[in-house]
Amino acid sequence: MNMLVNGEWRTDAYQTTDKTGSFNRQQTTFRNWIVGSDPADKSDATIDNRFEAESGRYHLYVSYACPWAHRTLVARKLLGLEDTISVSVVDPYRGEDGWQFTPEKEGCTEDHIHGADYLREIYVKADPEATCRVTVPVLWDKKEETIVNNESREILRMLTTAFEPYHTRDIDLLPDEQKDRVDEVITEIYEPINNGVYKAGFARRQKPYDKAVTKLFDELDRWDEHLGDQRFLVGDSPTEADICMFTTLIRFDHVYHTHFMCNKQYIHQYDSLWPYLRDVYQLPGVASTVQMDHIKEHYYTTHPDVTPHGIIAHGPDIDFEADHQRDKLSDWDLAIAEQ
Ligand SMILES: N[C@@H](CCC(=O)N[C@@H](CS)C(=O)NCC(=O)O)C(=O)O
Repeated sequence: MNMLVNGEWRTDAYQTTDKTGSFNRQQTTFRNWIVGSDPADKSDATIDNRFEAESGRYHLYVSYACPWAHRTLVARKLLGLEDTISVSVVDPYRGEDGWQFTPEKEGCTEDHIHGADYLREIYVKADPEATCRVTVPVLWDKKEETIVNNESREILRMLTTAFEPYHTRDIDLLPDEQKDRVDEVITEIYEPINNGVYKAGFARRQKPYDKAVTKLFDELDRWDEHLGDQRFLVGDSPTEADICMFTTLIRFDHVYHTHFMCNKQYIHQYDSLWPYLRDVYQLPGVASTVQMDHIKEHYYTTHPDVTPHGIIAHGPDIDFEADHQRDKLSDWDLAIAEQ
């Protein structure tokens, strides 16, 4: 797999699976915090006084395909930070050269800050000796000309807390009295669900696949039951935890089910997870962050060891816009017009 080693691009540098055939996600490297933000539970990031929340100062590099980057796009939309934080979008296909800017392609943009061709150039600008994977999302500081952070959970927390003075929509994704539970739920769903689909899809032996899929569906069953009488994961209104669950669920039926062999059941066959997914999808602005073409192109064409011919699967034919009727569980409503 490709990564930077001492600032040089290498195509042979890291293995995604270990000797047992299990998928191992690498640690994230840029872990600074913007002043005024609230480090997420168990974070080893450090608050750095160099970085203050300001409008127009920070830029997000994302892929619409990536569930981790998608967390930051959903939060930016729901909180109304579009004018505060700008965005560049990479090509959904990630080849030998890593993430690339192809502004001519539908839904993609140029690198608005540096005019770079590849995302790795941004990493090397931040650290000429960088040794790391070149991943999205990236939160870039135009003032200090460096990467603040490239860990989605932490960027999400910064958007919720440090950027609070710039929120233009009346939604609290981290109510004080729910903060501990939100952190617990984000942690609880990470390994079995958010990362679990990757552990199933990238397993190279039967045992790690069996383990990942069993745990994944046990946990989906558990949350399905939980959502039977509660509208969102931690209460009556959406929180950061719902964003973290959403970006995995929205990819599930079109990609993880088939491509990653997470096929015991579709999300649209669950009694509660399916209407819950539509509820979050229909929150104002969220649908505009979902680019299913990018999602499908990325997964089916970028993993030649999983789908060697790069054929993009059709279907399933499901309607995220269908009435969810979850408002019978709580009357929470964000009375703002779709962007
Ligand atoms: N820990 C990171 C993970 C980000 C991540 O793995 N992003 C993937 C895209 S879905 C990526 O950019 N992978 C490129 C690579 O591993 O070389 C986060 O949550 O922000």
